[in-house]
Amino acid sequence: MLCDKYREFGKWIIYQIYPRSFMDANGDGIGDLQGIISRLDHIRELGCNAVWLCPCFKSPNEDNGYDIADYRDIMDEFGTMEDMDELIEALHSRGMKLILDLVPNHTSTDHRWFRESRKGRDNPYSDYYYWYDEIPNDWKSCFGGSAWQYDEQRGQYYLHSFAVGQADLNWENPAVVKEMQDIVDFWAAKGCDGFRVDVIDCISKNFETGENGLGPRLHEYIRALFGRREAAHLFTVGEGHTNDPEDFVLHCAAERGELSTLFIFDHMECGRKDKFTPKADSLASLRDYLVKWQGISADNDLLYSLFTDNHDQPQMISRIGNDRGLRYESATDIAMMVYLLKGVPFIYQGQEIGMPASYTSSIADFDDVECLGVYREMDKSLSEEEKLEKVNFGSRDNVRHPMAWDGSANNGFTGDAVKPWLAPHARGAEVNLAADLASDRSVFRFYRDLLALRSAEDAFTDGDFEVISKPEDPYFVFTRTLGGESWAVVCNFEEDQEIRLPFECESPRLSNLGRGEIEGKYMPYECAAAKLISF
Ligand code: TEU
Ligand code: CA
Repeated sequence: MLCDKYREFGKWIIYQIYPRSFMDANGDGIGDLQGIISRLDHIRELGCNAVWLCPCFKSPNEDNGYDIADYRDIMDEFGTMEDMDELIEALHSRGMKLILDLVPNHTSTDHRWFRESRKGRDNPYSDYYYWYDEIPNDWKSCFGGSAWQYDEQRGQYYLHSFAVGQADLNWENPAVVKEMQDIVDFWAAKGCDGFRVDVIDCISKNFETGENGLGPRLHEYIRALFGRREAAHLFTVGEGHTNDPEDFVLHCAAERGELSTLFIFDHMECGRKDKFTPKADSLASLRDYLVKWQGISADNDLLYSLFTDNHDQPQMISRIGNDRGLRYESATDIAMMVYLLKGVPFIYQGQEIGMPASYTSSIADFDDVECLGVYREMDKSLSEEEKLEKVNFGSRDNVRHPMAWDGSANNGFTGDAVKPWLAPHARGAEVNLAADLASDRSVFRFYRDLLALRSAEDAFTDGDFEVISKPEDPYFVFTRTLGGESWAVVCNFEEDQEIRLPFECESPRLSNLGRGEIEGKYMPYECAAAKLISF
């Protein structure tokens, strides 16, 4: 049974915003906080009651905000602290929560701490980072190349697990722990209701075993951040790098005073580490991972994070759905598979209108530091066409094109005469909010009705999950049961299918193709939810 705090968090429905690409209010082609404020009613109408903002702190934007130069001030391009105060007020006045993106593993090399640290070995910031006379191991950066960079000014190498401009903080130094505690408290005092914690597993390194993460002091550090009375009320979701159920328990068991939940990437990686290698995942594989983690969460009283998309991963609809002829059907089918499960839902901007993968025809038009790094290191034997296929599949640019609000030149993200920081989505003229709402098959309206059903029926937040379909069935049927009430959810996969159930139901409360009965022949990607009459 989930503890009361986690049951409360299980009622949050969190909308993830990539601020740079959400809405540009001042016409410079870059999304900003005032733009977000202008679109809050869209998020509220969707049925989300919380917002996760990707980093919006001072940054030189080598990694679009994940390279932070001042954790207590707002990135110039996004606005001012007054704008942030206005956004917090605007969220809270709508009964919505704010989750900020905390990046404790590294800072920008523009950060004051790093600028001081590189001056030498005898200043208070000297040991805020990892400095070595010689490269101590063969660690690689996630963005290509060595994880060690020589700094002329200091005359030593420093560690950067990501971009060269993202220097890893040395958490062995108690002063670093205190700095991060103060940053959490600073934003909590300003009204922040929780944190998404970037690469949390990396903050403890294991130089002996060669693991750049999941080190021996990891849980001590996480408890130092969130196990304190000042932080006990906060919602915290860690970006994990583990698919080990034991780690999920160690990070998130309520009595441990660490994190509320983790992003588990099992269903996103599907057993592979290289996300740039196109792989035909499937609705069946998504179902199997979801069933696995529903069981693990229930067995250990853990709050599971329900997500399929974010700012780093290819759109799920383009990975396992049919984003051309059956885009509405597959977007809504995947949504019903995921968001009526037990856990805390996360929806990434654009998912609510079934935004598919974009396409960029030249490497010169990609922006993302990871993508460009991976492209540079690609096997030289690959043709330009093969390389472009890989970067178009895995590049994070693909999910960072400006949000498509309407069919105008820049899709309503910014003025038509403005050049947005990244080109409009290749299918933005066809797939945008205005076109979706004008259609009699609106992904937005389905998401809205789905989230309303989830919020209205306690069985979907607090109820027990039971899988009804068999692993070999080419569809997914599960129930959610609370007290004397049970709901059936039926999600067909790619083929027409006759589906029978071992219990009787009312007519569907929600379905994506308007079916009148819960049993019978299902079209590809057809889905429905209905209350059981007897069970
Ligand atoms: O990503 C962590 C991470 O491991 C990345 O390598 C991510 O998994 C990869 O981009 C997927 O292809 C977090 C943030 O989500 C990401 O946007 C940042 O670039 C990264 O940390 C560094 O802060
Ligand atoms: Ca702007």
